[in-house]
Amino acid sequence: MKRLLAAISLLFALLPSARAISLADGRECISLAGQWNYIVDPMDTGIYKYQMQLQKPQKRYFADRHFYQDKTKLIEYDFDKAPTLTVPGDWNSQSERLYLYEGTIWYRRVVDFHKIPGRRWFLYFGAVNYQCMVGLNNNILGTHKGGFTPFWFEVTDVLQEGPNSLIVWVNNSRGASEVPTVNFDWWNYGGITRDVLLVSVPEVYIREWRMRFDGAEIEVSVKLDGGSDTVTLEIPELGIRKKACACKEGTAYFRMKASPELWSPDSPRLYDISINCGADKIKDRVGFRTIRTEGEKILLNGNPVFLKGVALHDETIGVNPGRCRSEEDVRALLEAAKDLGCNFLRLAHYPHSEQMVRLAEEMGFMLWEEIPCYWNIDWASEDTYKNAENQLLEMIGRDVNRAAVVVWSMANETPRTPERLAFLGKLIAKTRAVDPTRLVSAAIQKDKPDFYHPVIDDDLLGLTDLISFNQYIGWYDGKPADCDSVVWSIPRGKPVVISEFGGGALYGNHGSDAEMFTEEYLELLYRKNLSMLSKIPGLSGLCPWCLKDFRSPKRPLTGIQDDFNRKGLIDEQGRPKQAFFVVKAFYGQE
Ligand code: GCB
Repeated sequence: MKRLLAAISLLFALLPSARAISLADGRECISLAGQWNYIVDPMDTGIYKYQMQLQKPQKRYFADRHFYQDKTKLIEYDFDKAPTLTVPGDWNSQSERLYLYEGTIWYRRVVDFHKIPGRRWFLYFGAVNYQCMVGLNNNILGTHKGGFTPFWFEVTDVLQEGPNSLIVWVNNSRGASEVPTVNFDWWNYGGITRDVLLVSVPEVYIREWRMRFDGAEIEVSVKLDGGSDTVTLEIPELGIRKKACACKEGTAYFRMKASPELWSPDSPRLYDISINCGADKIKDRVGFRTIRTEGEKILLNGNPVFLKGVALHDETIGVNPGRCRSEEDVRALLEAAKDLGCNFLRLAHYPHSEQMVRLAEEMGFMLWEEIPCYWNIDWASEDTYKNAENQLLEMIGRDVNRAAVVVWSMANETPRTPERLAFLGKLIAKTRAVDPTRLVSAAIQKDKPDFYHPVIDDDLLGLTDLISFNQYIGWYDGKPADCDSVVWSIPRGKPVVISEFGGGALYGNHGSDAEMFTEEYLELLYRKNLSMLSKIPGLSGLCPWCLKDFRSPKRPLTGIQDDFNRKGLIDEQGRPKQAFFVVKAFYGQE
């Protein structure tokens, strides 16, 4: 019990249309962070029966021996004797033998629980990569696919007084029709990588709330689950205290004129907001801003803004990096981006943690969030589409009330085929229907018919708000000096944001600026690229690829890469390369 009570924190908004839950609504919850026993099961012995592939799991492993020991059977596994992994956390960075592991791991945690009359309980997972099946006391609660977004199950009727056996089957195998697909340039960190929480709510609770601001009016909708009641909304610093009944379909609407101080990178002003309904109370901090485009400009709060960005992965700074687990982990990345002079981040190539989004908002970064429709996924598959759309909706559901998020991005460097256009077109339409208040984009690839006259003419650009593309002149294409002669052909009329450019260098590897992987080469590459890109008419933003060297199994070059993509402006330990200062100086100019 002590263990349970020790971990009370934070708040939660359930956004069922997008099936998300927010971490910071001030609701009571119990963190299940800590040591979980695990069993590595590369053959999926816990799923498949001898010589037979079952459609349904055998429940063998879910029938945790700790509670369900059948004395007549041979015992071949025992969670109690198994080693432990820290949750949240990826498994690859926690054990040398799991460094490259892709497959199944079973997790087990015994949860002490004491019922509170009149409360409902939800078991919430911040993210599990890539798919999982969750069992509680030998009941299978359900499954989830998609490694970067939150999901949960109601467990009110499954939780028992006293010890409960919580078992999670996690599998991070890659698959051709999955999102992402088999081939991608980052580490496939497996495991229960983000928070696991038991969230307590009353019988009637606030299932979803959503705020919009158009520059003059604030609109809030609040959906209840379990009944109808009066809802009270308060934003004390704006003198707002209003009541509305969630009588019709359990939804209450509020609309009021307001002139808040606006959120911006220079002044990331946030206001306390609280929503009360009977015994349920949500507390959050919200910012007010508008974002739109006008011709080739991006307007934040009605004023043109240049996106001084950098792209980054959700990976810690340190000698043995892994997925970020704590606020300190994400703060270290954000501080490096601040030092670089950024006001904008591309959170690549999948949804980063809610912690990252919230801290970035507090620190004054505009954000681009994206889903892992990366390179060539299975565009023709209906299941692949459903999976991508689900990840998109879970991402939007989680972060829809965050002022910092200004761009939802659908995809990265995807081939120009009719199937892909139809797939991404559908995702864009869905995004606009769910959230018409933000910009929509996709990082596209340049066409290479003529090296010195690269063309950006993808039909997808007719559907997006930004013209965003990745280009690597000076690294994969030609030499840095070629930048001097390149003339871009880019359609006019929309803001251009370069979503990637850059090259690799090993920190401390000094030599000639003609030698790849030296700091001098990378410095020259950045000088030449920045000068070339600055000439693009309508240029509204830049995202160097990328902030930090990151682990990638596609980068084995011994002595230079050693399993790291070396395109960071800082290395994996956070040490700035010479190129870092070139970008910093560029961003320092007003
Ligand atoms: C790209 C990808 C990015 C890679 C990068 C590279 O175009 O979008 O995920 O890591 O190039 O380093 O090649």
